[in-house]
Amino acid sequence: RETLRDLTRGVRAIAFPAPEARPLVDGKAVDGTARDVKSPADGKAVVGNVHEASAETADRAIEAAAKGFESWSRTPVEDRARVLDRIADLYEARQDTLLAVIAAEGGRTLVDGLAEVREAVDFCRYYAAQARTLFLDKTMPGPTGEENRYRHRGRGVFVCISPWNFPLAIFTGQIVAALVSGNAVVAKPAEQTPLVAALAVGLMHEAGVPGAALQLVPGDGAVGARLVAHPRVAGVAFTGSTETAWRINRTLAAKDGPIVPLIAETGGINAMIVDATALPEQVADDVVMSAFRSAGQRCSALRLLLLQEDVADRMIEMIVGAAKELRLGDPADPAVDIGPVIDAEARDRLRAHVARMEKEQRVRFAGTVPGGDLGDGTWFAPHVVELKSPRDLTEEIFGPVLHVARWKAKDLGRTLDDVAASGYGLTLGVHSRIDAFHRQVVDRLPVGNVYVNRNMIGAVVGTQPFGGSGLSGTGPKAGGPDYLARFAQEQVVSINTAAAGGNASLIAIS
Ligand code: UN1
Repeated sequence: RETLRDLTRGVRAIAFPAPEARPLVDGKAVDGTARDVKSPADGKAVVGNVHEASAETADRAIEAAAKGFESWSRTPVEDRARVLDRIADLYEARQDTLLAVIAAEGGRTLVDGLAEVREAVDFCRYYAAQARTLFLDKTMPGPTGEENRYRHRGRGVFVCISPWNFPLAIFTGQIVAALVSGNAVVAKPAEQTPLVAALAVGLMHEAGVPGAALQLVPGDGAVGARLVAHPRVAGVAFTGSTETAWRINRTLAAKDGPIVPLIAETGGINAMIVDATALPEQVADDVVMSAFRSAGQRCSALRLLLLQEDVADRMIEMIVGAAKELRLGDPADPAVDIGPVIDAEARDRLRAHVARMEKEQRVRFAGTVPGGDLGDGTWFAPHVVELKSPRDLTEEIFGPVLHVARWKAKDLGRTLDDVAASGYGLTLGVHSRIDAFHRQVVDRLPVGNVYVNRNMIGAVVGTQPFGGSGLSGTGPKAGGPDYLARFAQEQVVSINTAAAGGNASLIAIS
């Protein structure tokens, strides 16, 4: 708390409005359609200004990146990795400013913002370390008289499209992965969070990323679609909704020309399965954290809690009791647990969902937004809804709404089928003191990240590589050992060393 209080003081000392975000093409700021960026915690406060890119600017950004690729791809891996380490250092040095902008523009609490800066720093250092070994040329075993070299090179122009819920960490993770793998990047941040993106790109350039190797293109979905459709694009990294991933996939598939890989990380209807042997206090704690932290605005968040019948009533009572204690309010206040949801559209969608649930299901707890000085922010308080059947939750509800359903021991198989039936496979929680129960659940469900007897958010870079399957994404897992390889193109060079007089070193490979 003390550290947080210090941070609050630091964060409050940052002057707003923050510098504006403009498209950056070949290192130069470009004009666009100007618009105010408002804080979700206060519908009136202008926290900055963004110039959104036109279609022509989007095209020019891709073309500039295609030029930038020529020299960046030839920059030695060690130099590229060192740039990532420097980005990490600069992020740490500018932590207060980053936190202030994340809180003001993204509505994220200080605890979330702090974790996010940490994650962005970890992505930089982890991918730098990975690149240093992964991208060394390797000699493959083979017969004498022949040498086979296995190498990686950048693919070309990577378009990175990132979400507003991790406006720094995911934005940074995608970009630095693409850069260290030898690609040039065109980054399109979420429409709602261009300011922290502009700040981050400024620090990346300061750290040594050449202007031509990294372009910033703020704008809406139409600008993103324009980028993806460009013939010079060699790869796309996307985190966001499954619907948008489908659209990107269709655009890429409709293009004649190179076959372009898509690395997509999307949503989930994430379940937690609790049996009668679980420790109730721990379950309540982990459920509240997983469902309501970050106002439920994480793709990893718990959406569907499945309680064994025998303990359901007691568990629901404890969870509702804990949810009532959560404090909603100014994200820059260290005592606050839950900030606003991202915008009015998100809030209205949540309201409409709860209104439908009131008719069709049973709302067990409806949190209320405290009166007073919360102003015109887009607030939405935690809710707990009891479903008649797990299958009644058919879409990802992106906010602090926990859905609960019950299961009986004899129907466990059917309940697991219900979870699998969503087609998503991102995160899964299991709470039980019986090992065989974990194994049964884990083996049955092809989910990317499984959390046993703990909360199910906040995957740690390098320790808990993150990402799902099915409707939840393509993999590879972010922050994991296989992530960078997908950004690179492998090349195998097979040399007949006998033909070169037995001296392979005579053959120069650029
Ligand atoms: C997202 O919410 O878009 O484990 C993905 C976590 C985070 C989730 C990031 N890594 O909670």
